[in-house]
Amino acid sequence: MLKKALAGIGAGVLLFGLTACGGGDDGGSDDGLVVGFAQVGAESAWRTANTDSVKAAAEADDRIAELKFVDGQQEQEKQIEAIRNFITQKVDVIVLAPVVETGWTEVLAEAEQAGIPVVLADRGIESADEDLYSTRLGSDFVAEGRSAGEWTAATFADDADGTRILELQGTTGSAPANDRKAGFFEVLDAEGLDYELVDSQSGNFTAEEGKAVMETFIATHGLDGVDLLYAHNDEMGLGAIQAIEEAGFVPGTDVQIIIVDGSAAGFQAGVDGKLNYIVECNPAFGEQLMDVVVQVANGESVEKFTPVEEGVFDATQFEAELPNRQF
Ligand code: GYE
Repeated sequence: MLKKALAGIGAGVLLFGLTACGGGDDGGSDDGLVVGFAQVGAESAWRTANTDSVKAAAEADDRIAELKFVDGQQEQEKQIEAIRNFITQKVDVIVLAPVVETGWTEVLAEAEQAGIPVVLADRGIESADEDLYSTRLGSDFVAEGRSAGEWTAATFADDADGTRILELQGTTGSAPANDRKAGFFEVLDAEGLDYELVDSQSGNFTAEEGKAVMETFIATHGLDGVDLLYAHNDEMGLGAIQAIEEAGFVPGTDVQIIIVDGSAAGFQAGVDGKLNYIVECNPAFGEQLMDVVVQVANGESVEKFTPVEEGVFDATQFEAELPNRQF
């Protein structure tokens, strides 16, 4: 705790403080690592839990002297600015949770030139830039989409007049939006499900935008004859549930609903019968991230991708699982 308090009051004092209290570590330097974390924003319960997990892990880890945290407010420009500031401040490792997949080449090349390794947390970037980061720690979003697709193909296999689907996508151009969509439709096509994608729009991973898009869906297409809403995260699904109720329909019954994340609020909606399937996405990888950060700072070789473990839950499991939810 003393060490962390000292970390806030300047490098010279920090060095003295750590030496004075014998703050050795196995993180590669005597004064511990300074890590810059460019987070996406605070758009969802998942994100807040992820931020808390990373901050708590850094705080508890003697190998980390300081975590410089920047909230990018879901804007790539803000994240790029944060990375440039981290480079100027000569941090030891940069952790980036990239809001979108493209547009990182220039700034990551600047980090490389400055000799600062970059670890991607949570979201990925386009594969052309793979040599510009050390590793990505996060979820397999394609697998999450496939899980949603498998449940859909099984649930609607006997739907004789075809399955009509609405999709609420995450932030346009983000890895989880691209991959959750790709994995989902890959499975529907492979399983030969007779379906129609009635509409698909971004709700930017927020409840507010998810609700607004759902209102537009209902105004444009109605809900009669729509079988399924696939929402790429809890917040958009919960916002859509409100819109569905306000329009006089019964969510989970008139239209079945899938969400991805699995927050307590999402599970509660499931217990209340308002949604039908939850694909888990686990935000609590702070400790794993600190291990990766230290390995990378020490020049150790790490896997290009480290998946976080997660599961799936149907209506028979919602109630039993609700008390276990951590976010
Ligand atoms: O599903 C969503 C958040 O990138 C996995 O971002 C993350 C996603 C998560 O806004 O709730």
